[in-house]
Amino acid sequence: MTQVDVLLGLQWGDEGKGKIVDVLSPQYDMIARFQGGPNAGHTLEFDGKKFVLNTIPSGIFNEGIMNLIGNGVVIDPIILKRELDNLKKAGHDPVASGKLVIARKAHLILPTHQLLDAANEQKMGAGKIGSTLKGIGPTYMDKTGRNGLRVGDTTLPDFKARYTKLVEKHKEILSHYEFEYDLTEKEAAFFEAIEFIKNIPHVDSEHFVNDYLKAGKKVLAEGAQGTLLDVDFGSYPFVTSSNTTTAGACTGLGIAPNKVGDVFGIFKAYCTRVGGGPFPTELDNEVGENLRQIGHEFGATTGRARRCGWIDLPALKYAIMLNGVTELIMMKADVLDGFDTIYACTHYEYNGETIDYMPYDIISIQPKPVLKAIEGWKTDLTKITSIDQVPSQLADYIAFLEKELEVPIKYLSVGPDRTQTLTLR
Ligand code: 2SA
Ligand code: MG
Repeated sequence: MTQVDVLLGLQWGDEGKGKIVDVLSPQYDMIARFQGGPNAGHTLEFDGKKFVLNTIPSGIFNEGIMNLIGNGVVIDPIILKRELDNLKKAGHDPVASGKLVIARKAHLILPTHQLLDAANEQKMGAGKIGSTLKGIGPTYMDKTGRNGLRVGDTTLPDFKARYTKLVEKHKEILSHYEFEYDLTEKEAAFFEAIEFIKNIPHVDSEHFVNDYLKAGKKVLAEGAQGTLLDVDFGSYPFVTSSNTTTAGACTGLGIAPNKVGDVFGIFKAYCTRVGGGPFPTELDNEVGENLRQIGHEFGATTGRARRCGWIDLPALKYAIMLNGVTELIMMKADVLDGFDTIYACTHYEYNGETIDYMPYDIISIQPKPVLKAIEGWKTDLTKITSIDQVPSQLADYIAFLEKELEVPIKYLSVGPDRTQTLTLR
């Protein structure tokens, strides 16, 4: 029997998961999303074209690979339909080619979930989470609150009545906010999209995935957002509403922990965060602006400017521990090509002490990063095609990271295209 490999982000999201899943896909029979929803924006580039996927797994562009949207994902039918319409226009129709299935136990995002998200953020004012406003938090609240609607419910004769019951509840809550809204258009689009997603095969992801494993087939679970946005271990409350860690792949697909194989942890050579919350290595200055411009650090879903900073090793070590990472993947090293010196945070100064972990009250007492200077490589990495072309300064940096993090770096990405990926080991 095979196991499920997991690929997930070790920072605050936007590490480049979409690109690497697309690169690794040919080695797998199925790619499965297990948590999050259309708050994700997974960017893939190949043949001079660029695609952003929100709900659909990033294996969709490879032949002969099944793509599963697992039970742990929250699905906005309107966005899923739009994604599929856009793919079809570009000549890819995973529904027609039978390459996409969705879990009937996955929860549905309703138009009112988005309204609740917006109303809540508006009420929080300056202390807001910086949500993507896709209705993620309210939908997971209804899931754990045992009120939610699931994909499988859409085929029941009383779906409309169930919908109305939940929406009435939402309207009641909304009446306590000063919040204007008009649901007419969204509701029409929602029901149109509900009809559309009935054409995508519905499966029990727990059986579907375990049957693949029994048949000796290979499955890759694709994480969304990042470890530091995990609802349990991220900088709560500035987190998303799902478990973005390896454990989330177990509950989000229906696999036992002993079915987890390799865990690929992906990180950028620097660090970004979008939305509110603590970010010890943030560079709120010209250097941060340079990283943002060179790295095109703007949200793939909302277009928001991402906050930028140096790599944070205490945070990475924490993420590696939580996920049981077996192999590392370093992204966007090329963004640092022009820097004479780059920096890595090795410790924090916190309450007069030097520590190497993320403290509980990181929100109220922002730790100060202790930075190590690293000589830049001043080489255009986007042109290199083999590991013997890796400049010595970068090779030293990689060796330093591997020693600190105690996990090998298997792949190095030197540009956004599929082809700009070096295998180091
Ligand atoms: P939410 O939407 O309620 O789950 O937001 C809660 C926090 O989680 C952050 N979050 C993200 N951070 C990075 N990337 C995400 N996806 C998009 C992208 C973001 C975008 O790939 O660029 O386009 O702006 C993502 N999704 C959620 C969010 O910023 C909040 O801090
Ligand atoms: Mg993204």
